Amino acid sequence: MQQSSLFTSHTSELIQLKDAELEYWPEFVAEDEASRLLHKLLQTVDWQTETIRIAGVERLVPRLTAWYGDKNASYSYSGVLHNPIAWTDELLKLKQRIEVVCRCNFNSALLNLYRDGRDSVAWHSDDEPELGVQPIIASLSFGAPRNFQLKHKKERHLRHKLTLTSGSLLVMRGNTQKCWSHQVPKEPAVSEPRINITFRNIVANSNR
Ligand SMILES: O=C(O)CCC(=O)C(=O)O
Ligand SMILES: [Mn+2]
Repeated sequence: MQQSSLFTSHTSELIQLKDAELEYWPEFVAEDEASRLLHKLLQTVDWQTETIRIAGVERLVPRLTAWYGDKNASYSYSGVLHNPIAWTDELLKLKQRIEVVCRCNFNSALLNLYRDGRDSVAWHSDDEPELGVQPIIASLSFGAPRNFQLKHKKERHLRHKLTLTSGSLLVMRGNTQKCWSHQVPKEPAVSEPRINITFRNIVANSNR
């Protein structure tokens, strides 16, 4: 079947961290397919430049983003309401395949494009009220390997680091968002692009 050649390995490892549930599939998507998807998504996604206001100052977000999903899955963060773009074939197929291994459903996906190592995402957790309690976040990566760092919100000495490689899937569940923050730091030595897709389930629309 075509799907079994696209998704090579369903071998996952559990990452044992206090107050977190993390499962990692290093090769969820085969190398060739990950490379094909990287280039397809680079060309076809409606990449946006976003601004955020920090202490009254407008700044460019250091990456490009796009929001895809079901019609009713609008989502607000940093005071901005995001209306999703309709799923493309590629994104829908990836979503369905991830839903099988996660045994849950997603109605939206946030795509990040890190053009090179100067792009990043700062410390945060995906704990917006729209995601409900104990959200399941499935994070799929294509392109340049990048560091993904976690730190416990209360026990500051608890930290963890992993490299998210092309074709890998990291699923975060349980209290991970409540108890831990994560970031993808800048890595000036990286010259190649990376795309990360976080599949999410919006359970309630907020008026924030
Ligand atoms: O790029 C990544 O691996 C993480 C992205 C992320 O944390 C997010 O979009 O909320
Ligand atoms: Mn995140």
